[in-house]
Amino acid sequence: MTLTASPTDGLPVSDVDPFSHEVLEDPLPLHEQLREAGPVTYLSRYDVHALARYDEVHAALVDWQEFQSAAGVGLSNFRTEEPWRPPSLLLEADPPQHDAPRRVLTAVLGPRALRRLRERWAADAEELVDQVLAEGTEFDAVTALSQAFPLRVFPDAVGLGPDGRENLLPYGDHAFNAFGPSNDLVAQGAPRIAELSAWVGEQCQRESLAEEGFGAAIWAAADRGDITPQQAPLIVRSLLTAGVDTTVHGISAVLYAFASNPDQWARLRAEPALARVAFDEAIRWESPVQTFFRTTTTAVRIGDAVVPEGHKVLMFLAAANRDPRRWADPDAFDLGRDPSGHVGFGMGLHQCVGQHVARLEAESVLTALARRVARIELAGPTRRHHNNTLRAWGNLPMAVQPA
Ligand code: HEM
Ligand code: OVM
Repeated sequence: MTLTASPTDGLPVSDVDPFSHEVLEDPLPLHEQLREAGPVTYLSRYDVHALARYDEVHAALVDWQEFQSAAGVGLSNFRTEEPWRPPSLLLEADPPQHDAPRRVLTAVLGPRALRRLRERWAADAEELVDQVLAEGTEFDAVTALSQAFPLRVFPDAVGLGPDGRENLLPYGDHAFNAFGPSNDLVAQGAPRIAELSAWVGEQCQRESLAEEGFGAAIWAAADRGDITPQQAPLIVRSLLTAGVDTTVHGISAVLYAFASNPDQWARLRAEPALARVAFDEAIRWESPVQTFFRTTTTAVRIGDAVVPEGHKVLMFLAAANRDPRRWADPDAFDLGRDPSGHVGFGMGLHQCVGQHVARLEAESVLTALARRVARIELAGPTRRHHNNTLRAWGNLPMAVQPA
């Protein structure tokens, strides 16, 4: 990356492409460069301002009045460009339109609703771990655990039918690619997106959903008048878009973290109640959702720079989560730290409404695994899966020693 001073206001300027394969393979050097360059850097290739320090990312996340979401939270500006699908009623909405859908999902996915899933998911995780270990002590953790567990429990919890569930990951992968520029990753997903969108749209209808589950609970909110019947399918769509790839890559992140930090695995085994904090620490450390954009609603001063009205601002959640100004020894995966305050689930009004679901899934898997596995280590070359927004593993060859 070449850093030059802007002739106009002394702002650092870079022509780097954060969505290039080189950066997606290993974004950490770019994150450090951007943090050290200053509170804000102008990225000339995309005409956006980038934030990589914790304080600035946090400030933008909580200031929904000056940093709006309704113009899209990707590079594309919905004020001037047609979105690839009708905008999300949560992610891509500002108050007051955001309020009712958010209230409904907060209740549908809240700790109360999850209490009924806890025992079932714990039993499902034990069954899955037993199955995996019965087949051998070496496996690809991405398919065997990271994908297998969410795909076993989440579609059932939503109330989806049995057919077409293999569409969930590719649909989500494309949606997260679509927050970036129209590069080769978006082009790769494009040929299938009409078919995938049609399937997803079908599953969001009341008739497609089981009588119990997150989907039915959203439709029940429409019956009560908390949201309109027109809003219900789009809110179900949010679950199907945001609820699968994220947890898959989050579980991969925590499994990789333990495989590469055996002392921390020993610590978890000694104290299984650390499973929850371990997952949040992995979300801080890896940041499965790396970036989101906002659009300024007025000229905003950040540091010495003034970002003009209507401009895109790129927030590097992953860089904020390893900012040494905020975190001691930020690159260490450490169950002894308090990871709360990380921005891996966002912050403020749009903070992940599915975070309790994600934590319960991860906790179920980690608890079952910690009970049966004494040691876990990498057993071969790993491969990254590139996505414009997600940090993901393509495979994770692992060898485990049964307890
Ligand atoms: C919002 C990350 C799992 C549904 C967000 C945001 C982040 C995030 C960073 C904030 C977006 C913004 O500020 O613009 C993650 C990560 C997950 C995860 C890292 C797993 C490890 C889930 C799950 C669901 C979900 C399991 C559904 C069950 C949503 C929805 C929003 C959201 C609907 C939009 C909320 C709003 O705008 O009010 N997520 N998420 N997420 N997430 Fe998650
Ligand atoms: C949504 C949504 C929410 C969060 C992330 C996301 C594709 C989508 O409401 O559709 O990523």
